[in-house]
Amino acid sequence: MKLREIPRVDTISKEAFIDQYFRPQQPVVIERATVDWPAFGRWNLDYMRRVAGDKIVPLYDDRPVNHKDGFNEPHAKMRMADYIDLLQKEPTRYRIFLWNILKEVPELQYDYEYPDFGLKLQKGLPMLFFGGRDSHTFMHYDIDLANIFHFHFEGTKECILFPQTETKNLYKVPHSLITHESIDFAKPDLDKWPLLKNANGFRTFLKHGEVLYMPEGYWHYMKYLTPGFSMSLRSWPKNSTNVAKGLYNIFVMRNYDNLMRKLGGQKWIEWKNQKTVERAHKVLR
Ligand SMILES: O=C(O)CCC(=O)C(=O)O
Ligand SMILES: [Fe+2]
Repeated sequence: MKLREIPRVDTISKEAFIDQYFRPQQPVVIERATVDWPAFGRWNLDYMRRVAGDKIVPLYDDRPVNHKDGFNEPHAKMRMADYIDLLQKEPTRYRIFLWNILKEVPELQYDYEYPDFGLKLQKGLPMLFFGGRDSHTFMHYDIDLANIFHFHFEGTKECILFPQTETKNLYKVPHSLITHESIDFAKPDLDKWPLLKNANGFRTFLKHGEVLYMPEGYWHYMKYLTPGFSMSLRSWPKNSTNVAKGLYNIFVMRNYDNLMRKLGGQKWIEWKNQKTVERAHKVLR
């Protein structure tokens, strides 16, 4: 597995961003895009406890996918204040995934802006993600193959990315948006997952206030090296193949997978994992 450092810039004009990163669909970290936001000085876990402490939040861990869970269904629920206490006290695998801040805590909208990188951002969908020390997401790509601007706050987060062209080397599970869930992308076992030796991707360590641009449909794996949280702003894919894939995922793939979980139960999940490994063996032969 070869991982290149993601290029970094201090700030960038929208013309330069479009030209150098959006058009060629290359990732970049912009280090100082948020320094003028109130969020830059304010957003930390203590502040979130103050403004959102009483909210009940959906939590996810890294347990293997189970057929009894619906697609992206939470594993637990907790008061935000209790969850943040837990984050600050000890490592926890519980993460908050896709939490719409506009809906939950509207006053947070005055803390950030929609930066002008030359792309139209979806205004209704600022999503927050929280994680404890050492928690991680599956390697996945987002269902709509959007362009994602991922802003990080408090602490450090390791981000590993792959373009869609690397899918053949990543043990993608069929009828899903994830790779085989037993792979630890932060330190993969290459004897067990030899195809990964062919994979070419990117890595960066995001710090407070930095934003990572992930091009359309990019695979991403995120590991919280310290407790922290991030906000994603999104822009619809522009490439027509990606638009079509997104629509297919939303209207066909997701429903088909949910139906098969109901009909096939855990056998369906096992079949998909087995197919993943069989396909990889075919590529390797
Ligand atoms: O950092 C996370 O917890 C997940 C982020 C993510 O998947 C996204 O922004 O699309
Ligand atoms: Fe994602």
